[in-house]
Amino acid sequence: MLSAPARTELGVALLRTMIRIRVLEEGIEKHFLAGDIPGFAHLSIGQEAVAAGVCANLRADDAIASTHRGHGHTLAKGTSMRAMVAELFARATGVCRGKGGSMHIADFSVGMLGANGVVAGGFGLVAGAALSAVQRKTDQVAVCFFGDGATNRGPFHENLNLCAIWNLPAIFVLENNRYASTTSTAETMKIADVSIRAAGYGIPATIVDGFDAFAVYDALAAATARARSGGGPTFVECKTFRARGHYIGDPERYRRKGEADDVMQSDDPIVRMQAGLGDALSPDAFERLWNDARDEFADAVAFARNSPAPERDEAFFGVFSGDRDPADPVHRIEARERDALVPFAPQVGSGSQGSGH
Ligand SMILES: Cc1ncc(C[n+]2csc(CCOP(=O)(O)OP(=O)(O)O)c2C)c(N)n1
Repeated sequence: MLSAPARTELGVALLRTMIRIRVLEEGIEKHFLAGDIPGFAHLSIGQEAVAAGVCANLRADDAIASTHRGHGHTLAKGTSMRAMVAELFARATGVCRGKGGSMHIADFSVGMLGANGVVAGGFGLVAGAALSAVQRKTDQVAVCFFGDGATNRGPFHENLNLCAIWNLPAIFVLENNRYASTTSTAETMKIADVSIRAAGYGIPATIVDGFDAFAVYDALAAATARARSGGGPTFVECKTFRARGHYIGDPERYRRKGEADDVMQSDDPIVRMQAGLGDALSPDAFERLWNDARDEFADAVAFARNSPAPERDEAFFGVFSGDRDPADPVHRIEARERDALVPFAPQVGSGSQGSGH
């Protein structure tokens, strides 16, 4: 049990992370609409308490796998704002050298195994990381973030079963934000609490208020302690909400106008934490957290703007494990040789046996 001052310190740290995520997400929205960010971007405004509360329990060598809505998880796990924003701007200085973008950011240096454009794509990565931790006899844990929609897919069921029977140090963090794309959970499931699915695999589950970063933190503290001591997997369902559309630009025809405003009015996780800290956090200190985050984001945007786009050869790097860095002179010679090759072109009317596929 933490002392009152330590609890306050933790609350401020969680608040700082949530504010950094909020500033990042609002900044992404602005820069996406201005055309600075290519591709798609899915925001997690409203869900910040989950990323903050989970990652505050993790070590740099613990693993996470994220979703298409993963900016907050990545930042909370420790990726720098500069490397994050440069990646979103598709610059060579980005955490994936500008090739991952919003939906495919990975940062192995902080144990972030990847955001995932494939819904439910993270389960196998987490089961693998957790199995690897057991085999190497470390006390690392692996956390899978996923949405309610992902639990309707096969990889969820297969990997929960494997993690359960092998007693792996995996933690399943469901961000139940009430929607999967344009469908509400109520339309796609006959259950109110998705976490009851964990019981089918013998995995204990808890349900927490996903707007309350302390509640998420406490649930993860128990789950990580259990996993590190060989107790096996835990499932944590965080009841949360996404305050924006499924993606930036979503016309949101599938929900009542004003629904998001109503939820944020009563449950904004940042406001809730500030209120929870009461007099322990002065209005000035609260304002400073926002200003620091805005300065950090502005610095990251300037860094991204001043960074080059990836070079053409970069497209061939990282395709296979053990690839050489394009900055490596040997690789450059190989690339020139490859470019000198005559491209393959089918010989029309050359008498070959059929066209095939
Ligand atoms: C395998 C697969 N099927 C469908 C899609 C299209 N798709 C992208 S996001 C999404 C909804 C995911 O919902 P959920 O898992 O609840 O996450 P949330 O968007 O709510 O964070 C769908 C169906 C996809 N990306 N991958």
